Amino acid sequence: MKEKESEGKLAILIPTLNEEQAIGKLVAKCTDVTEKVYLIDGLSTDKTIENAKKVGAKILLCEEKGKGIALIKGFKSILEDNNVDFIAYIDGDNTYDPSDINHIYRRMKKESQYDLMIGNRFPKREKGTITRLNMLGNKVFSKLISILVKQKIVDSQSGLRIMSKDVADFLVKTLKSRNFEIETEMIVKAAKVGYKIGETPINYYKRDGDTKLDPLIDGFRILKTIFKSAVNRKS
Ligand SMILES: Nc1nc2c(ncn2[C@@H]2O[C@H](COP(=O)(O)OP(=O)(O)OP(=O)(O)O)[C@@H](O)[C@H]2O)c(=O)[nH]1
Ligand SMILES: [Mg+2]
Repeated sequence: MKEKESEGKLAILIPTLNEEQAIGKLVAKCTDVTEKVYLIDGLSTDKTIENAKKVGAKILLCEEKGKGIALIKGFKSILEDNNVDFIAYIDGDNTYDPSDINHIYRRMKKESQYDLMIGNRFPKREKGTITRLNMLGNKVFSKLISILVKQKIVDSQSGLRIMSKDVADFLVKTLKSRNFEIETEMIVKAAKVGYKIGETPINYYKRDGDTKLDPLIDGFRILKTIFKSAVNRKS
């Protein structure tokens, strides 16, 4: 097997709920980056777990519903591994490119400038990958979040991020989000305590399988998280 630059130090976490079409392809690409590839599965009823196991993913289960709850549970389990210094997470619908994780990880280790890096999909994304409504929501949320954290955040809803172990540990102790609003809460709370957040352009492709995001319900939850953060800004 070829030597992997990040072996033993980077773990990749993939939240999944019924992603049987995408997960095999995605996990296979992730195992080219690191052998520490974990699924945190929200009790999928299709072949997600089976397909992921076949290509080398370690399976963690989360009995409660919600991407936010799942991510926190996944971080907690991975943090028990002393041989991990960074944790990346990537959506399980095969829309992101795991080789982007590899590049960003190497850069973060070399430069030690950032604690949390967000993959920015906007400059390089394939056409038709984000609906107009989701795009509008993301732009509005990203503007509001940028004001809150006093730095420009372009793609606040991105599902590919890499963070130091220290940030992951902080997030596990701090975040309350159950669903997709975790992406927002993560940025606001990490920035508030002074972690350095950056964005890097990444590839983004069309989804395999059905969306789990409800633009209205989840959009409302994200907006609520932003307003709560604004109210608590001084505390
Ligand atoms: N464990 C777990 N994972 C979830 C849950 N809901 C969504 N996910 C996963 O979270 C990731 C993001 O969900 P998506 O449906 O891709 O959301 P999105 O990328 O905002 O929406 P699309 O642009 O339509 O893909 C996917 O890998 C989902 O399978 C859940 O309740 N539990
Ligand atoms: Mg998606």
